[in-house]
Amino acid sequence: AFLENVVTHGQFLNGEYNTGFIDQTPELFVFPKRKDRGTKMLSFIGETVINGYPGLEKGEKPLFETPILPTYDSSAALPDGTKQILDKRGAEGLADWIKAEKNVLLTDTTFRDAHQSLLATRVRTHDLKKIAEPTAHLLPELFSMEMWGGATFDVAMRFLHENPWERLLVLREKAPNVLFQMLLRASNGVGYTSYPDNVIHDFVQKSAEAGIDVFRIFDSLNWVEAMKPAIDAVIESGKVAEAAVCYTGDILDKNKTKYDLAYYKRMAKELEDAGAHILAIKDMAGLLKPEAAYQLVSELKDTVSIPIHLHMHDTSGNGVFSYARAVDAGVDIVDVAVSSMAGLTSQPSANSLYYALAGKDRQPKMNIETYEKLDQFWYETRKYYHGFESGMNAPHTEVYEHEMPGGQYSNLQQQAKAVGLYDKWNDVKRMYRSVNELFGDIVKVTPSSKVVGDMALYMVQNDLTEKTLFERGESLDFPDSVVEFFQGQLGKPYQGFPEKLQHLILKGKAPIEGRPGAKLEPVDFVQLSEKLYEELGRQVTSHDVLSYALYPKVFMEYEQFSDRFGDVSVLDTPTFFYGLDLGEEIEIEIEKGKTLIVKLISISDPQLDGTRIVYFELNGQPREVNIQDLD
Ligand code: 3PY
Ligand code: ZN
Repeated sequence: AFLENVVTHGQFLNGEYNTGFIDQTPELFVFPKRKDRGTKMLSFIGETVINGYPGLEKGEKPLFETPILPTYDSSAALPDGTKQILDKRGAEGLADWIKAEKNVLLTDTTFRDAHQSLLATRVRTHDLKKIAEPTAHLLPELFSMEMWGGATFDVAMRFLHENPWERLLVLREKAPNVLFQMLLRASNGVGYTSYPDNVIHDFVQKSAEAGIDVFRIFDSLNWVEAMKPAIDAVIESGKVAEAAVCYTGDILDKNKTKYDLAYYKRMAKELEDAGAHILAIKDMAGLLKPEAAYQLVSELKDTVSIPIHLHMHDTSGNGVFSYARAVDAGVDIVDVAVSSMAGLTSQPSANSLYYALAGKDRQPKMNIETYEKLDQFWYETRKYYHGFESGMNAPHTEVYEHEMPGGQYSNLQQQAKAVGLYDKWNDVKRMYRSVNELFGDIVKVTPSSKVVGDMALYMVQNDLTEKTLFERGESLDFPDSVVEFFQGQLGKPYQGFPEKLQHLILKGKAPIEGRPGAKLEPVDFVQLSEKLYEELGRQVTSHDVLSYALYPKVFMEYEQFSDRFGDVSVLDTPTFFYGLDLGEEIEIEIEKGKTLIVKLISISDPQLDGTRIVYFELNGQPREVNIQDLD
């Protein structure tokens, strides 16, 4: 019942349209009036030249080598892959196929978790688009490409000023043979808070229609109840429900009894009973030591009959070793990234795993030469994003102590910096661990990990210890995320909340009972699309409506930005982040066959009103824009 545009219209995507489609859906063919895209583009480049890109040091535009695209026979037909297996045999047929494969299968996370964990999720569609088709040609034996979800949705709109749905549609077109996988935070969708059940339901439906095949669903507190609506929605869509057990603690440590083997086995069985087609072990921090990997996978193999997919981060440096032991124990699929985007807080390297399993009968079937070629492309491309690197440059075994997820480490570091605690980073890490204990030892993954991080910063900032926390607690104003957590807005931790602390934090407020998503008022999508139509003054798509339902403020800011600067996703990445050097000329393909040639000529001194005039040539004609110098 949404207002749609053509390419996202369900009927269109399902091929259920005929010549009457145009007559029956006239609203789809109302197009916005043409805007002056050249001027908008110059304004954006001018802004970047004068004020830099937020979060990056302003300075000279670095010199970059152009990443070399791997060669392949592009006239040859694209080899069939797992996507064709799913399309032919359905989700259960795919699960049977996985189980019959002898060699361990690979999911490549380069397009999602790898850059989320190494480069603050900043890799742009512009670069992904270039390498998607070569990847599809060269790695048809992949089980899947993880390329959506997690933080990518938010960051695409908020920082990259691009539409996450377009990323999905474009990549799907370029790689139609390999399964596309996304990370879904159950009732938290691709956000940080609980959403009404109907938002999650429709988000899954539309994501499936737009090209997602495998949904990895997890709950940040391992609360199976909260995962069921998402699992049901995926099953209803005909796609693959991969339900995750998040791994925390250490099953080898006999002093840690809360999350023991029995706990994981129970949860795995519950997920299988809930209808999951695949079980994921999601080790978001990289805590699964090699022997633990062997034991856990062996036990889970005996517990469930669905395939098992292991996800790890390589923070400790032990990732490949753990994978090798998981392979010995019969794991079906593991998550890896192309080498130059692997290791440390990212996934273990595909290339390393290949060599580590040489001589073993389950060595992954992969063309290592091909992987090395993709590696070269990513090696250069990663340099564009240098300003977002975390600074971690060696294995970090402290992770076994603080248990911080790979994707959180650099984020929390930035948060600490922002509140002036950068020099107390070691205290923050220690406090993260203490807060986890105070909270009763919880699963820490987005968004529960953010609550622990917020509390740790708060404690260090206010010089609090566990003792003084309880002494001074009555007069303290705790961070919103912490209060909401103890109210039960993210659900229920295993074995409940520590009551004394909950009382202290809620100060008389009553915690909510039951599952938050079921309590929240359903979103009226028809009303919402009408409201957006009014506010934006244009036809809105079901994708717009869902983006708004998940991220109202971020979506509206993205819209305002697009209104002002147009579609900046067409810019090459160095120009997007660093603008142009004086005298530099670039070509920008704003649509197929339509190119702008832009050259930066000069920049005036600041005028009385604080603006500078930036002089360009646009397709050979002099043009200028006025930019406020914010320095
Ligand atoms: C996310 O939720 O974005 C994660 O990657 C969690 O591990
Ligand atoms: Zn991860």
